[in-house]
Amino acid sequence: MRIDIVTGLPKLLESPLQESILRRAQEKKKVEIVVHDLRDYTHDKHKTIDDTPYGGGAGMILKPEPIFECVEALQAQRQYEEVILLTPDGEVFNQRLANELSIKNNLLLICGHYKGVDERVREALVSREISIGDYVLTGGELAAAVLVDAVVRLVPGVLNDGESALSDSFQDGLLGSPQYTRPTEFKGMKVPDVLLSGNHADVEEWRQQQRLERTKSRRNDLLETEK
Ligand code: 6GU
Repeated sequence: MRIDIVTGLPKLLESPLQESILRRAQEKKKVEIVVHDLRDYTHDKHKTIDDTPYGGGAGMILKPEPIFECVEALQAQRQYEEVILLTPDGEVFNQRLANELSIKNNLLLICGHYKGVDERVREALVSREISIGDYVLTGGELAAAVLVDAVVRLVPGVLNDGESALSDSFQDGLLGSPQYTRPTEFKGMKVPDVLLSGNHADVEEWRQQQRLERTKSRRNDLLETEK
């Protein structure tokens, strides 16, 4: 899989993409992630990527020209299945969407910033608009990092057996069960006996029960809505 990310703030994406599992995924060539600085697609002395809105109002709008130039240069090199704008007014990201995107070959992400993006970018370039939740971020960069993290870990060969995505919370619509590691007793708090029993069937039954109870009490909406 290849993911291109177009942004006015490339530094915001540096460390999230270069640590831990995302770093390893790139080293193993399971995914290639390339960040593009919008300022490299400007032609004025000040490398201007934004401007004031027509009609007035607060804040700055990302200009269309650098985004078009960057995206069109990339599209001349390969066919993108989706061109995604990260924006708070997009479709809300979830595990189903992560699964869907994880089987694509080429994704292009555009990070919205400041007060918005010139509408012609959405009209002519974008196939899909995605938000990561109902709150406002200063820009789409952290949202892009979240999306990439959730998608890349699902790409075959990225996780090892121990990390397998199949046992994730949400993958089957339920939250996870309580987890413990050594010691068996800590500050008077004990690890449940069943986990020390060595009986795998009992452990599995207990975990499934815990997952159902947790989901009911914390996120009953997950049991009611279809995924
Ligand atoms: Cl994708 N962008 C911004 N600016 N805020 C957000 C978001 C995206 N998703 C949730 N809030």
